[in-house]
Amino acid sequence: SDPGLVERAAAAKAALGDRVFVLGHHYQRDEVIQFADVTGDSFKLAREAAARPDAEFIVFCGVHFMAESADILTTDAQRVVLPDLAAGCSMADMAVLEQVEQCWDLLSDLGIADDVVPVTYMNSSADIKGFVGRNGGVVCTSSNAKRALDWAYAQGEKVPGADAKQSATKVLFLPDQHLGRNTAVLEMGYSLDDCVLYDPHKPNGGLTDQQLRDAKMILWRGHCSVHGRFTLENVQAVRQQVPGVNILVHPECRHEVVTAADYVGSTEYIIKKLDAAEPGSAWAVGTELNLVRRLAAAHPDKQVMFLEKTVCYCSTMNRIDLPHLVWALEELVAGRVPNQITVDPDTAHHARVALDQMLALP
Ligand code: CIZ
Ligand code: SF4
Repeated sequence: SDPGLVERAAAAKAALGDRVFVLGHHYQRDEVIQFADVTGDSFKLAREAAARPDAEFIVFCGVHFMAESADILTTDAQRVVLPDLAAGCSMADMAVLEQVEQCWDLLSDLGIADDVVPVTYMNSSADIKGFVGRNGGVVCTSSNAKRALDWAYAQGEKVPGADAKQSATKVLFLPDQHLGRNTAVLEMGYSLDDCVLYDPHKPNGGLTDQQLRDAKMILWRGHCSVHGRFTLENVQAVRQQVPGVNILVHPECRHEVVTAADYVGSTEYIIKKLDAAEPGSAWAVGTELNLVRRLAAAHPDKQVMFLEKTVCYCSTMNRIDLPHLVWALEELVAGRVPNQITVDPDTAHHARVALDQMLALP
């Protein structure tokens, strides 16, 4: 990256000292990651932000929903900055509060809303987390999705007269259909037929009333535009080309990809798996490309490759580049707070309930 910009970022960070704390998501560019005080997935970064009450400014190098979570979990005095406001997440944008409320109204009209526990993936707006908190649900990440779903289904035992095993509970899983389906089917013994796909753009979600009544898992029709690109053909091709290859993918990948892979897990799991891998072993990794490249560089003794051949960055993550980071830091040095992300107090309160419920999972 531009040496002038590197110097400017370093100088601005030094001038701010402990007043600023820079968080870097694993999918960020190298040029940005070099200035992160800590790197992690969205969950780890939210916790790191909450653990720095003395930092006046949290500069979040990641996407919008992550900065919102940081604002919810930090003190009122702290300010969260997103270096480019256009760094959103297409998956989070696939669940809009109005649509989710419409779905909930439909479930109420069918008389089943009381049996449904809403669960949202961390990758959702603060509005959606607030909705989930208001309606007795929980947030989850890709590393605790099974625990969150176990908890959600167990809420049925609280319904008077319900048999624990045949409890009336259903889950409405937002917004990533793949994480919901993969967890329910591969980790919890539900069948594909127990899951239905609710499409917010179709009347009745594109489902019959009976399908909604019978479902154990109502999956919101959302997906990640990066992880959703990996295909079964990618898996088959790499197995043919690299005998003995281990295929390691994120649970945001499609069901048939996850089923065909050798290992599936969150970003932190993927990192640990490669750390523990034998020298000389071969790994095809199905996740965001900035991370896969860094992992390949960090493990020269192993063959670490990308599961897909065409370039596959997360375009919104990549919007945070060094010029944006320099601009944000220099604004802070000048006494201005650029691109502050705030969540209104009522939404933040209910979102926090759903986040705290996640933190309290056994
Ligand atoms: O796909 C993403 O954006 C992920 C895995 C985010 C995160 O850190 O949980
Ligand atoms: Fe959203 Fe996917 Fe990008 Fe993550 S990788 S920020 S889920 S679009």
